[in-house]
Amino acid sequence: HVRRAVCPGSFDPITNGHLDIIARASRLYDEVYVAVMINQNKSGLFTVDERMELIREVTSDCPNVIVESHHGLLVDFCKQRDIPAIVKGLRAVSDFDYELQMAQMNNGLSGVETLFVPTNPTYSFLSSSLVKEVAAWGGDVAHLVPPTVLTALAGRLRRS
Ligand code: COD
Repeated sequence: HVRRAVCPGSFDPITNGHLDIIARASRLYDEVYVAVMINQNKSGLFTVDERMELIREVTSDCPNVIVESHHGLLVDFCKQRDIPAIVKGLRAVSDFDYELQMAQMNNGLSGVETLFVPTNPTYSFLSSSLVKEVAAWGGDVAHLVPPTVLTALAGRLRRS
């Protein structure tokens, strides 16, 4: 029996915090899906295809990680692939309220379980939006994102 889990998010772009959670999940499960969830109300810095490509590059050393995108409910993504578990990182108590709501909603919708992994303290303040803001103003984010993402950020922010 294949044990599967999903790490969902916007990943605009993937950070070292996301990567830490994905790598840890990949050691616990046979197959880990990384689901780039499409949110039409939120236009990103990177397109969904660009985000998926960046995730594929930085997870290339984890052979059991599968990168996909999804438009719709996370529980439907899980049902379609027979995934019983969602793995989420918890950065601080500020994440907890909303994450608990989503976990309970998702469990009520389909019975899928959510497992929380405590963030590596090195990344507890880290979010994609702060990375974009700091990088846009020329701040150094080299220690917060993988090198491939750093290059992509520099290219994107130079042109805009
Ligand atoms: N350290 C560790 N983990 C981190 C860090 C960090 N520094 N930063 C983020 N994470 C983890 C968290 O678990 C986070 O939830 C996840 O990575 C994704 O982060 P983001 O910022 O890329 O993504 P969000 O917060 O925009 O993702 C929200 C979802 C897309 C997962 C959510 O909105 C969703 O499931 N949407 C699909 C539609 C749906 O089903 N809605 C109903 C939900 S009940």
